[in-house]
Amino acid sequence: MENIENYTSLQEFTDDTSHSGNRPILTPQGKQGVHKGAKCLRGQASLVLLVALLTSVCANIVLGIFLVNSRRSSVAVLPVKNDEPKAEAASLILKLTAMQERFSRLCSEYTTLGNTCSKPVIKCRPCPEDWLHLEGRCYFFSEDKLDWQHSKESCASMGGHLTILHSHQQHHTLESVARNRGGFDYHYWIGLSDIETEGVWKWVDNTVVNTTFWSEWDKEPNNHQSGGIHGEDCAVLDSHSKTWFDVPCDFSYKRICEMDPITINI
Ligand SMILES: [Ca+2]
Ligand SMILES: [Ca+2]
Repeated sequence: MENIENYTSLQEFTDDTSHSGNRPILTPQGKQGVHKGAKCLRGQASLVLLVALLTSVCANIVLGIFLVNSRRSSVAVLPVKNDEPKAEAASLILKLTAMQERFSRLCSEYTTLGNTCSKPVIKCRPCPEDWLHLEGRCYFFSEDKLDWQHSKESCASMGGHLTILHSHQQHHTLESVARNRGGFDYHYWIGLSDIETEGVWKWVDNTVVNTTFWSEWDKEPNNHQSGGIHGEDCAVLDSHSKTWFDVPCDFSYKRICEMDPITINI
């Protein structure tokens, strides 16, 4: 009955538009009709307020997105203020190129002079003594074992760096040499770690790794905790399985160092 009364009141208030328009709120039903009409008005007002509120919220969200995008755009177009590192790097590359050309000329003169000697002289090489010239690069395979950080420093002290493996051919060549030279110690440090950010593997020249040779069989890299709470943040080349493993950086392994060859024009 309540529902029928409400419906009747609503009809009376909205449907009858004859002569005097909507039926007056004061109907023969008396105060009850007035009360229901007011209730209906309140409902409509609430609906309007709700719509207005939703519109306001939507407008705020759109404005927020616009402001964030504007901020990003303005940040993106900010000029780079400090070009000093780039300029310094360019200067160092120029110096290195000049030194290499100078070395190449000295080698040429030395070889010419050596031809007049009665005894054989040491030949000029593109790589230092005890380093191998492979695939257009110089590599040093150590006999001693160090942790990863000291291996990195050792390579740097010789003018090189822990090796960076960018190609399959390079990887194939090095694992083959490492397997032949390594004997029972066939693991070698390479210049790859996720020391800075767990799971983000970077080479020692700060480039991100693109071609990987992780051991899929062992689900590497697995950052296993057995070696300590720090997990495994340094990569070693297993020259027998021809794959990489992540291991604790304080383990001791042999290392492969790498450097640019010197171009010799003889
Ligand atoms: Ca790790
Ligand atoms: Ca591992």
